Amino acid sequence: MPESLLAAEPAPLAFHPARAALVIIDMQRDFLEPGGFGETLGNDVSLLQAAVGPCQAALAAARAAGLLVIHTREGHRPDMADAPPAKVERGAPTARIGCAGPMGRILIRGEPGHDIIAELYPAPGEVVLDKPGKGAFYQTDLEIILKNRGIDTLLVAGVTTEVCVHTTIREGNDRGYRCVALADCCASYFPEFHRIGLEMIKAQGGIFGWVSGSSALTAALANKAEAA
Ligand code: TIU
Repeated sequence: MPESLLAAEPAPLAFHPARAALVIIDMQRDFLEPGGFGETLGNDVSLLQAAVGPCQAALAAARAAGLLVIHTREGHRPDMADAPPAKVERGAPTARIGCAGPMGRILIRGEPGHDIIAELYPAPGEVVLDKPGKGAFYQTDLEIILKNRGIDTLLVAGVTTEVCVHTTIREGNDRGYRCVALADCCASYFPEFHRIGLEMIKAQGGIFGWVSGSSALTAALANKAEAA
């Protein structure tokens, strides 16, 4: 496949689809549905719904173009051996990580709430990456997976913009990857943090990377020009 040109800010980005991965961050029931981790933190989880449709569009375009697709999930082992006390010991004692909720134990691997939402469910063969922290590189095998596939560009979607998406883009940027936040495919419980989070990525000539969107990605993968 020839090089594609992605409409983006602060500047268009040329990328090779065979060396790009779509990384969908933590589109889990625990963050998007009532009764999960996001709600126990005091958030209005309905705010994250805006990212679902655009993520579906980006995922369909990535699948059609044969891109590597990686789905991440934040969560911990059932025995919580990988859950730092400093992370667990926050919030109401009855609604913390590991506590029982309507979707099972909060933020624990294997529980219904930890699973990815039905609309974006991974297809067979797609990478599903469990991570204990906010960044997708921390204590995971993401880097070796990317290296083995010759990936140099990360197209990042998911939730939340200023937490796990931002941390992953910062980690990826420091490791030498071209990181692109797909703006409409990301969302936050704080619309202001979403907006400012994206501004921070593309400021200073793209200090952490680029900002684009689902329709620009779809156009780029179809080798059509489109404004970001
Ligand atoms: N996935 C992710 O962003 N984890 C969070 O805890 N985000 C919040 O915004 N709380």
